[in-house]
Amino acid sequence: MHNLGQTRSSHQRHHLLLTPDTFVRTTLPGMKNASAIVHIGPALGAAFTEYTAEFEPQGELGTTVAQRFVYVIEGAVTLETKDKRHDLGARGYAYLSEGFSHRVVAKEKSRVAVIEKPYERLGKSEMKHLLIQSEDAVPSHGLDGDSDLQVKCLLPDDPRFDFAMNTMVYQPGAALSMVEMHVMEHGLLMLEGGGIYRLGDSWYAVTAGDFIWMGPWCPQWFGAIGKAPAKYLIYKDCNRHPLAGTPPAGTPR
Ligand code: UGY
Ligand code: MN
Repeated sequence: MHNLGQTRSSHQRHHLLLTPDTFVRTTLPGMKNASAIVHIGPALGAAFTEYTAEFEPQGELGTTVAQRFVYVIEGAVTLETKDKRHDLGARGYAYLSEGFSHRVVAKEKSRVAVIEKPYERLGKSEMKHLLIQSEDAVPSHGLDGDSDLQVKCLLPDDPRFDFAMNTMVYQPGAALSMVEMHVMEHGLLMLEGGGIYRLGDSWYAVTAGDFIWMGPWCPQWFGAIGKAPAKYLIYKDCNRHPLAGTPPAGTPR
């Protein structure tokens, strides 16, 4: 049945909901046997880009000059660095600081969430880091003491990191305890289940496979609905002064 131009996707000034029926695949420089669904990037005002890479067996990501975070949604990939090969299965992830030479090659048909962000340096501190981990090995904690809403912080609590990647799992009926409005922006991939997301002044039904971008101060709230838990992977910038990266007053833009 034709959808007669209907979709849950919505493009607003301070938020974006993208549902799989509106995904358009493209290829990014250097990608082999793979395609990218670009969810968000600087073209809409975000300070990062997030895409889902879909690989055929032996498919490969291109290179990046930015920091890169990869999270295996489905399948298995090998992360090759100068002297080692690391296998990442479903829920495996890696962080590579800028300039860390590597290859990401699929061992089988796979889907991987990729986040790339130009690094915002903190003073004179150096940022050379490689982290390889499985989400399964990361401890979780209840958000604000709510044991029905479990958060895993996938990156270290270290001020040199300028973004955080978390997973959040809501038991059916669990919800954020407040409408959040904050300077940080989010990129969010619904991995399991679903519910209602408030974004700005709209309430959206969301489900596994959807992507959401929330710009700075976008009012946001989520409540999980259904018989199974809802889970998402969420990007959030952190650890930087709000004026960082702003040219001094009087500088022509
Ligand atoms: O970390 C966060 O800001 C998170 N609680 N936001 C969200 O889930 N929309
Ligand atoms: Mn938030």
